[in-house]
Amino acid sequence: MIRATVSAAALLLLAACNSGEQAPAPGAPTVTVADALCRPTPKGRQTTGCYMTLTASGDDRLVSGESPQAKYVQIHESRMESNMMMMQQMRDGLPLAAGQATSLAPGGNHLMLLGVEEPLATGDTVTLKLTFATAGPVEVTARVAQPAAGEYDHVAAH
Ligand SMILES: [Cu+2]
Repeated sequence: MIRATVSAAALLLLAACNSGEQAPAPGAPTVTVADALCRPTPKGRQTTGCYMTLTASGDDRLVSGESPQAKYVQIHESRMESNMMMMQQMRDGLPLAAGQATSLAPGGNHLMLLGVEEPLATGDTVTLKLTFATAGPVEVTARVAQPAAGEYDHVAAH
């Protein structure tokens, strides 16, 4: 008898929890950015690659980037063609699946800075503003450093 009363109370609690889950309006979609890093610009070059990890709260798309330190910021993909690493702009942007960490990394997708006026050296920072299809824009401060050793030298492909 006592046991029956307890489980009835537990069921009521569960019911309360379940109905509560649907009540709150979904928060505004957001994208979080981690580990933002830009390579130092090679001597005499005004282009370099930036890498980071993006996680969107809902399905989204990185559509563009900008930086006060570069004339253009493009979203690039890399792929092997006839044993050569080729890069091309992702004109439709980079899809982000809800809750999944999407990496921009050497040898893969990356942000390309073009027309970098002031050379970037290790220890500098780059301010990037990323624009998404759904989430609000995100401002990122990337540190300038060489990615971990052994990774593909992106700039050589340019
Ligand atoms: Cu590139």
